[in-house]
Amino acid sequence: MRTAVVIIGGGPSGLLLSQLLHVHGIDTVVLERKTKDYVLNRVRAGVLERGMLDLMRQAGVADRMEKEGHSHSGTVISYGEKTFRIDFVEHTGHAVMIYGQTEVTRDLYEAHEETGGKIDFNVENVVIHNANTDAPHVIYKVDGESRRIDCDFVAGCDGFHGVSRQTIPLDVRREYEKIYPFGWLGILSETPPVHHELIYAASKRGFALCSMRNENLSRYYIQCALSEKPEDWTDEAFWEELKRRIPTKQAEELITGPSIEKSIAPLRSFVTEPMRWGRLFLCGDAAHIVPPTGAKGLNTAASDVHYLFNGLRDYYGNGTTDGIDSYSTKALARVWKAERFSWWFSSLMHRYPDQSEFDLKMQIAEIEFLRTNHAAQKAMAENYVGLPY
Ligand code: FAS
Ligand code: PHB
Repeated sequence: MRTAVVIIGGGPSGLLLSQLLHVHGIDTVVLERKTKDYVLNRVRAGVLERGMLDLMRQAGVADRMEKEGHSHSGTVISYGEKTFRIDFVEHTGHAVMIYGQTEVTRDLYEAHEETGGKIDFNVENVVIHNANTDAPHVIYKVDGESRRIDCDFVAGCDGFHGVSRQTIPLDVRREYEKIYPFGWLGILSETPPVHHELIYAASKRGFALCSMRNENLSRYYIQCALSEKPEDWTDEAFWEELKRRIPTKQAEELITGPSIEKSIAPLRSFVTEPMRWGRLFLCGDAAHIVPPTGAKGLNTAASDVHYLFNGLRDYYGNGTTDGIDSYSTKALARVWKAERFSWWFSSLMHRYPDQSEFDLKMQIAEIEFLRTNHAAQKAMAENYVGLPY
């Protein structure tokens, strides 16, 4: 079999890239390790930047998001009983969209099926061959049957644990990593959100986040130790701990209920350079990971897709290679800014086990500066709504 671009990974990066290329008549095959249901049931990101909204419109998959998504013009930050609001629209003229990654992926799968997009699920033993030549191909198995696809390019959209990044030789790759000494215990509950906007809460007991998916589906997180497991926490214990970390007013108004999903995500910052090797391009979590504090994971995958799609469209449209040749440099320039913001916001809002009294004083001073300084709030807002592509 032959196609223009083999896309490894059927998550948001892979599907969005496939859909954009399809709209421009460029043939792809997507290879996904899991089943569609498995992919659709992963509860992950919740906040979309303006760049992601534009890409979904370009891909023709924005209708349901426009109808069901919730535009947020700001967010609340609390520390102890003190709260203040960052007004995104006042500082940047832009809002963010609350629309779960699950729904984004669902919309992309529906469009992919409607357009007869080719995707193999439950693939195994994916191996990329000759990526650093003009004739790459991919070998894999489905139901025990070996298959081969010859192609012009391979897009590695297979996430942090995929095979694409490992295909780039160790003497070519440079990796940068920071592991945070805590995780996020998250729950989903069919309850009305405690506030109409997100609340990022710093407290002596640790970080908490009050988020949502819609008016009757809330998403809450509390910082937890890396040694903890979801089963260590009853719903009751979770709700009591969350109430201790948010301001009393919200704690009293909080409507609790049974969790319909409960999981712990470890936090790490990670970047691999370069994001291209020959005709293999890394995209999204395959190339970089951020702590979810700044809601940059899915959104930075989106900017990778933007750069790679435009490069491939130019290559197939008029034979120019400037776009694909500059892909890694351009994508990494924006990745590192997202890494910085996510690291900064995580450092600001979480309690670190080895924090000294002085460190705590610095954290409060930094939050106070953000609360009282217009330029600091503008910088925060610009990063949160999404820096330009
Ligand atoms: P993904 O990991 O989503 O998708 C990769 C796909 O490739 C998967 O479907 C996988 O099955 C497949 N794959 C892997 N290996 C393969 C192989 N060898 N062959 C074929 N297919 C293969 N971001 C936020 O902005 N906010 C959040 O709150 C947030 N929470 C998160 C919670 C968790 C537990 C995790 C892991 C991530 C979270 N993220 C969050 C980040 C997340 O949203 C990612 O940024 C986003 O999923 C990136 O999308 P992809 O690059 O498509 O990678
Ligand atoms: C979410 O709703 O899952 C969410 C929102 C904002 C974040 C992280 C996660 O920073």
